[in-house]
Amino acid sequence: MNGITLALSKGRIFEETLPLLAAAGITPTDNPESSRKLIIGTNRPDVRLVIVRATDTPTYVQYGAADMGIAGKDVLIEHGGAGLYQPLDLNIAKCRLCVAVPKEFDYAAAVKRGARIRVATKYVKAAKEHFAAKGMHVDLIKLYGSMELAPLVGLADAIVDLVSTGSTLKANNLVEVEDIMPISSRLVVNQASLKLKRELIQPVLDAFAGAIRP
Ligand code: PRT
Ligand code: MG
Repeated sequence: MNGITLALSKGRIFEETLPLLAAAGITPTDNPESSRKLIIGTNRPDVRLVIVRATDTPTYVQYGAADMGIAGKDVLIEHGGAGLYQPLDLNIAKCRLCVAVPKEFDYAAAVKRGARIRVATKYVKAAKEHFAAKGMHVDLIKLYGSMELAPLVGLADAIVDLVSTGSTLKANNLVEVEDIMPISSRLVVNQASLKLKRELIQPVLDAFAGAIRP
């Protein structure tokens, strides 16, 4: 492809990226929510979008299947960031990574007595670093979704998950006990693409940078 390919996941990242694309003069020709197309054209013949699973975005960009992509910091931490430039925090799809437990579980007491707790999470790397920094020994259980269920059925004592409004935790009788880090989405760029296609990529980068909202 002579032009540039941008990898996006549908849902909140796609929605919140539309104003940034508009600032760069880019309008998608289809909506991934209603279309089943995985390659979406734009008003610009030299720019196309590929619709991928959120966790796969860094992989497409790392291998150059997409020149650029937009991915959550959570996803980038788990991926590791190899082969990627991360020039911009776009300040979209914001939430926080936190530790949550059932209301009746005394987390502070468990930490204090050095109990070995079981933690279910999709974010194994971030969780491992968090508990290691606190000097806590935990058994991490890798899940791929619906972490909130794990403590309710005895799979884990705690979860490490993303929270935005807090209503999912609340609906499942869980409470946040530790804030690990704020999360937002980043623009990622393939390192070779940035060198080889700079004249196409740089204006998009500049337009995105100018359109970031605080
Ligand atoms: O949904 P799917 O399994 O396909 O993949 P995904 O969950 O990785 O993708 P998507 O599109 O849901 O999320 C993409 C990115 O959005 C994530 O990588 C985050 O960086 C960011 N983001 C922002 C969130 C949230 N807010 C969020 N609230 N990702 C997930 N959630 C989930 C959270 O895991 C929990 O289950 O929403 C639930 C909590 O929401 P509240 O509002 O009830 O607190
Ligand atoms: Mg999701």
